[in-house]
Amino acid sequence: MTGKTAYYLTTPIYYVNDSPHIGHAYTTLACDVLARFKRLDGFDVKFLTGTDEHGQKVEKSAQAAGVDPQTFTDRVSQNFRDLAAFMGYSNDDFIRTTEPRHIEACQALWKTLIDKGEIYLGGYQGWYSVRDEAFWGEDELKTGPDGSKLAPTGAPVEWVEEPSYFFRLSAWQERLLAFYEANPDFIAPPSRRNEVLSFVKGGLQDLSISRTSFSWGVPVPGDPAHIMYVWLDALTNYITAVGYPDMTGDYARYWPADLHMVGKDILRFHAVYWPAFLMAADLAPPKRVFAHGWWTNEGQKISKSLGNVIDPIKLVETYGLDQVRYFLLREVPFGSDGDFSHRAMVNRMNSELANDLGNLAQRSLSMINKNCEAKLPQPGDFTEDDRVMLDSAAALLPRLRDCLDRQMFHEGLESVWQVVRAANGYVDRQAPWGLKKTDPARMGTVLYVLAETVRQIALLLQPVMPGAIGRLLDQLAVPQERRDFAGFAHRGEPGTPLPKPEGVFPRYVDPEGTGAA
Ligand code: ME8
Repeated sequence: MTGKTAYYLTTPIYYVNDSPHIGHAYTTLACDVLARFKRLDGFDVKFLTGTDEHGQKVEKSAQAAGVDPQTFTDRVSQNFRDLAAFMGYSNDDFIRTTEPRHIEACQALWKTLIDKGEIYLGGYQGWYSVRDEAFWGEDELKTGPDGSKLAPTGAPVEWVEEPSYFFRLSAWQERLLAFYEANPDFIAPPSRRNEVLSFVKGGLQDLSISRTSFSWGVPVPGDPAHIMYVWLDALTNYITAVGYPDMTGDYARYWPADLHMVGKDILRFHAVYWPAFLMAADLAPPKRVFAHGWWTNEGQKISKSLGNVIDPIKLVETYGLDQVRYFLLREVPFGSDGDFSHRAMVNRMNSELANDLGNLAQRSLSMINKNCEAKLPQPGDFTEDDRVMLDSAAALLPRLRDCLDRQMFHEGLESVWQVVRAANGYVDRQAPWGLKKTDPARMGTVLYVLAETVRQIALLLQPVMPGAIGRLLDQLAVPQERRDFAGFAHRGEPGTPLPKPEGVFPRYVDPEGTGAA
C-alpha cells in the first residue's frame, strides 16, 4: 500500500446506443486532465470510465441493428475504448455494466436496500421516456408541435403500466437537504446546486426502480420477472469498480469518490438519487458532483437529425490532439455551455499555442542553441525583473492546484497564459539578442530565466497537452524523474546540453486558403 493520498474520480458511463461524440470526449477529457494533474502532484489516483449497456434504449438499438444485445454492446463498447486510447486518456479501469463483477454489485446493493426496508413492491402507472431512460410526472410534460406529449428534454414519452419495485425516495427529502447543507461543495457549480436544492425542496416521490416489460438488464434478486431500472444499475458502477460488495481493499481506499464528473442533463441522478441510494444502504455518498455544460456546433444545438454531430476523431485529425484538448478546456468557462466553431479553434491554436507559447519556447531555446553552445547557461545575479519573472512562474503551481480542485480549468489555463505573455514581454524588454556582444554574461542570465520559466510552464501544462509538452520538456532536457510536481522547484543545471529545438505547436493553415481563420 502506498503512502500517497487516494483520489478517485469518475466519468459517467456512456450509453452504447450511439457512437462516441464530442460530449463523451469532453467529459472524459476533463477527468483525464484532472487525473494526470493529481498523479503529477503525488496522489494515488483511480480514474474510472466505461459503458452503460443495459436498458430499453440499448435493447432497441440492438434490435434496430438486427443483433442480440450482448453482441451489439460488445461492438459499441469497443468504440468507446478505442476513443479513450485515441484521445490519450489515462483511465485506470474501464467498466462495462454487463460484467459479472457489476451484476454482483447491483444485486448486493439491492438486497441491502430490501433488508433495510427501503424498497417495496407496487405498481407503476405513468410516463416514461426511453431516450432519457427516465420517468416524468404529468406536470413536467410539454406538448409537441403535433400535439403529442414530450418530456421536458424534448424526448417522446410513452404511458407505462406495470408492476414495479419502488425505492422510498420520498422519505429522504429532509436527510438529503441536511446533507447538502452540511456539504456545501457537494454540487458544483453553485448555480446547479441551487437547481438541485429547489428540486428536492419541491418534494420527492418514491422512485420506480424495476421494469417487467423488457428483459435487457440486471435481474432483481428473488424476482427475476423484474429487471433493475437502468439508472440504479448504472450508478452502482462507481462502487463496483472499487470492489463492492467487498468493502475492504480498494473500496476502503478509494470510496467515497472525490469527484463524479457529469453533464448537466444527468445531475439529478447523481446529486439526488445516488446519494439517497447510498445513504439508504448505509454507504457514504460521494464527495462532489460537478455538472459541466453542453457544446453547440457553430451556434446550433447538436443533434443527429440536424446532421451536425461533432466527431472527436475528425476534430483531432483536422487540428491535432493536443490542440483539441487545449481548446476544449480553454474556450469555455467549465460548467457553462460553449460553442464549437472552426474560427475559435484556429484562433486559439494560432494565437495562444503557436504564437504565445510556441514562439516563447522556440526563440528562447534557439538563442541558447546558437549563443550558448547549446547548453543551459550559467546565470549571474538576478535583477528585480528576473526575480519577478521567476516568482510569477513559481506561483503557478499553488494557483493551479486551487483551480483544479474547483475544476476551473479555464481559470488555470488563463493564469498560465498570463505568465506566458509576461515572459514574452520580458524577452522584448531584456532583448538578449543585443547582449551577445556587449554583455554575454547578462545574456546567459536572461536566457536561463527564460528556460526556467518555460520549464515550469511546461511541467504544469503536461496534463492538458501531454504529447507536445513532452517534446518541449525533452528539448529542455528535463529528466523523466523530474517531470512531476515534486521536481517543480528543481531548477535546471547550468551546463546541461540541450538538443536542437524544434517547434512543437504548428500554425493551422487553412488547406483551401479560404482565410476562414
Ligand atoms: O447519460 N456537450 O449516457 P450518455 C457536452 N448512461 N456534453 C454532452 C453533450 C454535448 N453536446 N451531449 C452529451 C448517460 N453530453 C448515462 C450516464 S452515469 C451512471 C450514466 C454528455 O451516453 C452528457 O451530458 O447519454 C453526459 O454526461 C454524457 O455526455 C453522455 O452520456
